[in-house]
Amino acid sequence: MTLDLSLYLVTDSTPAILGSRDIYTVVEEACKGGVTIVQYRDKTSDTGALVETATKLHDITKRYNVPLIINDRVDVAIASGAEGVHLGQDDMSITAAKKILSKDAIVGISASTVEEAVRAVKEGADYLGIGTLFATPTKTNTKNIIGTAGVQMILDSISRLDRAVSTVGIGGINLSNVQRVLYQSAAPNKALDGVAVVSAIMAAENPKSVAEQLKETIATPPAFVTRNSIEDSSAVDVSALAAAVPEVVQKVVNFHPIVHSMINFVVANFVANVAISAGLSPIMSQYGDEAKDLAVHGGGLVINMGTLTSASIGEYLKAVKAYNSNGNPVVLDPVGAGATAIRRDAVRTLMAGGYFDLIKGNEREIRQVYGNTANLTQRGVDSGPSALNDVEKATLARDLARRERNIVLITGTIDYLSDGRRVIAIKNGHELLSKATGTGCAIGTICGAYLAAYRDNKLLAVLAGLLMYEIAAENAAAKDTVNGPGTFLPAFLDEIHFIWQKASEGDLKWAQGRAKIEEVKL
Ligand code: 3NM
Repeated sequence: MTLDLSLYLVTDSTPAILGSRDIYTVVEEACKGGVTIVQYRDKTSDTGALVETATKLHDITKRYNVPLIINDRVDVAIASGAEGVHLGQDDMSITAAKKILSKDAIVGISASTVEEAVRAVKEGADYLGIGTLFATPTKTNTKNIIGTAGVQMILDSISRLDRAVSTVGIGGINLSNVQRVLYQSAAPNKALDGVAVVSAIMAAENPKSVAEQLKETIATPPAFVTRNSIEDSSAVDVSALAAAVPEVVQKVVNFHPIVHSMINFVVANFVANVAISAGLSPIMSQYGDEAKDLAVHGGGLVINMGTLTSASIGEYLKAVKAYNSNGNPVVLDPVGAGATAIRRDAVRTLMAGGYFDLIKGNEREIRQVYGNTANLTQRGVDSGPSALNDVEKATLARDLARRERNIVLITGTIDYLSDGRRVIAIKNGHELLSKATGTGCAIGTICGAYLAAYRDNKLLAVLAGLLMYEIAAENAAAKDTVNGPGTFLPAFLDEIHFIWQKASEGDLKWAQGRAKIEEVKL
């Protein structure tokens, strides 16, 4: 039997999952639905019962040409004629198991760290079960919740070894997140071969139908990849990108995209005015269930957690799900990400719960999102003094974008924008932007709209939105009538409106010679 790990079913006989259903029927239905491998996992039954159940399960899986793997127990695998075993880190070693098993038996092992994974590959494991991806009620005594970032790190490490090994991800995987798991966990030279699920199939009303849907979903790239181009712009000169900006602005203005901002109440009015002045159609809804209706219009979503409440996260996650499944862009603005334990948790929950086409924040916020938190303090929502030099900031932007497979923008006196391949430093803007509230948040909303209306290249979409905004700020600050933040804000709205007017008339000269951008070579 060939080892196809694409849809790996792990059984569970506990009342919470299997309930009163019959394990044989569920496994047979799952095989009909297309699971490619089954693991019998039962931590409580006596040896006699384990062998009896395993033997019956093997009769079923054989009929579908699906290998049966036994969790932990090499003796039960041998007695039942199963095709292999799955070992935990505390079970018999791979070497010992291989001595007892037939030479073509499949030996898999769980790994949650780079060290465990590398050791398992060296010891000759046939496959690794990598997890725990997400917290799951099915197994609460897991060692580590490692997310897609942790899986990616493990895949990257084992891709450098001499011996190739197959891999599945496990923990909290279901129909709604499987595509994102496969996409975001992929390292440059190694992706997961499949996913392992327990409750998604074992607890399903109709296991066959769920297995069929999972199979189909696994074989299809996520909507946010198919609808948003992920074209590699690294071959394009930065000056060519800058030259393309006015045309992008014109396209966006003509498209008049909806931008749905789940934004903090401090700045909602200002940000809505910025959006209208920029030719966008803003809606400031905090109600997650509304996203289903809004997401179909081809607009973007912005999650700005500036005035987080106990109800916010659930609402955000519903909205992100709606936009992700339509392939419409989502921006995360993790305002004050490091300021409180609640916000640090919120960032983790959001990152585990959806795909963000753009993560935009100040240096401290982005460090928090990345997990670069040594000596990181954030007192409030403002950035505070910088602790990183220019190269470190550029590297942070690139590394986070590479890990999340998205776009990252670190705002500051110099902004750093990266798609994980290249980093662009943007020196436009004006210090008056830092003297009023909402000016940073509005960038998230602008970028959400630009990503929605210009799909050819995400890096260029964000660059265009940002440059339009920062050039407008420079124009406003240069006015004789502007003496400080109070006079700056209305002048700024006027200048955004002025650029909108020029762009909608097809006059592209407003940007000529204005972009102060350069590529940072790392
Ligand atoms: N092993 P569900 S997590 C059996 O991390 C198991 O090694 C895990 O269940 C690990 O698909 C897990 O219902 C349970 O979330 C996965």
